[in-house]
This record gives sequence, structure tokens and C-alpha cells, in this order.
Amino acid sequence: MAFELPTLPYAHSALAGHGMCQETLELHHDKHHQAYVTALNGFVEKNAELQGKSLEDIIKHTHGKADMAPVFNNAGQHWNHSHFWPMMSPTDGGKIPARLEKKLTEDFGSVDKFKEAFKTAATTQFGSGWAWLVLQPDGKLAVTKSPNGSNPLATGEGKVLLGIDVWEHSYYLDFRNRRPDYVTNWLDKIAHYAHAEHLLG
Ligand code: MN3
Repeated sequence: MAFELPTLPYAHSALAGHGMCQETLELHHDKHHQAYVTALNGFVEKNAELQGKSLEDIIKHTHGKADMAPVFNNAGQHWNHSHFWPMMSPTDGGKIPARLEKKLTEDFGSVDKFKEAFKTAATTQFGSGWAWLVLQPDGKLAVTKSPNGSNPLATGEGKVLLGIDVWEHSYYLDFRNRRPDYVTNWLDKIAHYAHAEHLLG
């Protein structure tokens, strides 16, 4: 069965008052994410060894294989974006629930220190990529970053709780070249911490 573009869990205009305009979400979800899904389906159609595999299996199977890089990039980006949309909330953006706050404080020293680490990862990712909050196999939270379409699922760094897209297509209409402002605004007004807490288990 072909992979499909998931429905955006809110209206395209829902984050407009929070620093992510309707046109950004129309282009980002309807055009960019759709393009990754379409490309991935094209590769699967032509390659029997990919057929019948889950998205996660395709990502793990193609990671680090030079001849499979185009498949990995598009599969990774489909996974990344599918997880990115529910990691933003028009109603609960920026609100950190108590259990996650406690865990962030335990593992980073304070919520501010977590935000600082996340912002550093997101702004020092050279070129396109992502920054993540992950639950490591050792049970501790950590911040990581990935280039292009990669992610912590591929590298085994941990379970993704939160992630920000720092490709220019995700912020250029709203923040132009000011990636640090995009990241700060995203952490303070858009990030869906209740979803991250739910993923903690
Ligand atoms: Mn993107």
C-alpha cells in the first residue's frame, strides 16, 4: 500500500497568530511533505526489496547506504514531517505540563537550560535539518540534531518526543533569515509539550 500524506491536525491558518502563517503551512504540508511522499512511493514502486516494508523499516534499512540515499532522504522526511505536525499546537503551544517539566529539570538542570540546549542544536545545524528532544535508551532526555532528512530513529539515539524543522522552507516566510527567532518563538508559543509528555510513556 502506498504511503499517504497525513491530514494536518489543525487548520492551515491555526498557527498564524503564533508566528507560523497560513501560507507557510500550505506550502510546507501540502507541497513539501506531499513531494516527499510522492517521491518515496515512486522509489518503492520500482524496488522490490522495499515493498511491504513499514516506513520505519525502510528508514533503518536504507540508513548509511550511499546507493539508497535518495530513498532514505524521502522516507526520513516523510517520517519527520508526519511527527512534526502533532508536535505543534494552536491551543497548548508553549505550555509545559508538570510531569515533563520535572523530567526536563532533572535531566537538563532547568527548563531554561533545556531550551538553551535545544536552541543551540537548532541554530548550529549547518544548512538544512532538524533538532530533537529524545528519550535516550538509558532513560535520560537529550537534545540532538540531524542533517537533511535524517533523524534519531535512523541513528538509534532515542525516542523522539519533540522536533523542529530548520529547513528554510519551514520559517522563511515568517522569519526570513532569522532562524534563532523562529526557534525561540517555536519553543515558547508553538511546541506541543503535552504531546511530548504523552510520548514519554
Ligand atoms: Mn520541512
